[in-house]
Amino acid sequence: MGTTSLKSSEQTGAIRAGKPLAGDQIELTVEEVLSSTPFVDIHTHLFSPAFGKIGLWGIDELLTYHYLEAEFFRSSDTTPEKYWALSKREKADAIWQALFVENSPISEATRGIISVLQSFDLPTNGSALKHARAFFAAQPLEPHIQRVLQVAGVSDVVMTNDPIDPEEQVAWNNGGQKHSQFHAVLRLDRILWGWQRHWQELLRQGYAVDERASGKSVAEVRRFLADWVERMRPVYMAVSLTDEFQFPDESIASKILGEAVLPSCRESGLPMSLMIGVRRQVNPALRLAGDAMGRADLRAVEHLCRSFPDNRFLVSMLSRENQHELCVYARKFSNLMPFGCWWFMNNPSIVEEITRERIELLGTSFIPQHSDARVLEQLIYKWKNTRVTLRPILTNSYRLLRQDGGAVTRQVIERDVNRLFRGNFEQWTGLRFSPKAASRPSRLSRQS
Ligand code: RAT
Ligand code: ZN
Repeated sequence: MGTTSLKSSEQTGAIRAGKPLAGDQIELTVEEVLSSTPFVDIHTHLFSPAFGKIGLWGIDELLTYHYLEAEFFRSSDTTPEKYWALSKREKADAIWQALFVENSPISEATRGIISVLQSFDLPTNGSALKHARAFFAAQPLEPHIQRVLQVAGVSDVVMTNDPIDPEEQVAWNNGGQKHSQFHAVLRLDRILWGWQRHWQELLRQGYAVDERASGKSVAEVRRFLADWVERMRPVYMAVSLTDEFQFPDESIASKILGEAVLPSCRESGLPMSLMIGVRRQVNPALRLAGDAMGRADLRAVEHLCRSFPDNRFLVSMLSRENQHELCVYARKFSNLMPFGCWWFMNNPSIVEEITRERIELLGTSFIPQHSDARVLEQLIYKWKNTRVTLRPILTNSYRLLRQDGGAVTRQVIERDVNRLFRGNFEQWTGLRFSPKAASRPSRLSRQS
């Protein structure tokens, strides 16, 4: 993590002593606290080394991130058909040429690549790709992971684990993963909204379910969830939902969510994460890059929070138009935790707007960001950008508080940053994450 040199020893004394900070000391202290607090990254698509090849890292994976693929088709004549026929390395070459050589990398996702190269002291000019490939090829994975986490200022990474993904099952069936800094999440997309295509996989795993989720299917889904909770030890269950998501309705998803998933969450003391607003495959030719977004009806969240008061919900919305409503619902329901600026929201101008709004409406009772990293080194630029964006926002909040007559000390700032980027998630999951990540997280005695 970066450190910040203090302006003078006098200033250092005041900041350290826990005395109220002067107006001009606030920004420096916020910056210091943000850079020295290890964050818990509550949603990524990263995998610990136990999962082998599905854990992505290195320059070719960074360049073929689907956020960059979407941008590539805007700056190249290559058709999606031609692009998908290329090897990974050829795809990376094409993206580098189009987005970094022929154009300036000033979008959020392209800047991220430059930032990652720079953090490893690698060249960022035309010849960068050759040097980067040599550099990453020489890195042994586990020390490289430790270095990335350290540079990113992240102590813990939460994965996304699909219990019916054949590639993941290899690892889970071989004793699972025990990495102290990677934590599992039981992701239920294929079961909740993909039941028609995937119910037979549950059957194959030994659970007596049927196509219409009738009869004892619900009880069997609960048994399936209990077994996977035992195997994965997840920190929460999760699903992403379309902009058309309604609850309750007549769908199988609604039935399984209400009758199987939420009762299982209560039983195992796990929160449920809902990521709402995706419009899947508006352009299927772009594959993973082909999803878009739409404004959702938050009355579904209202129904869930009211009907299931003993469940805790983590909620992220994909549409900018839903962000204000989400804050308002969080004021109504204390079992609702807004989190992150997800996917198309993760751009500094929008993160800034959303975070200011959340602070004004919710104080520090939300989780500002998650990385959604798919490639290990993305942690570096995504968390760097979060810290850069948060600095003026928090500084402004403390300046306003000071103007209103409140005392702002370093301890206050530390407490707040810790709550935003660690404590709220710990409270929701009932887990204590060690900042040094020396051991697996321990369960707190409180289980609400
Ligand atoms: O942000 C992304 O990478 C998306 O493709 C999705 O994976 C999304 O984050 C999700 O978790 O569904
Ligand atoms: Zn995601």
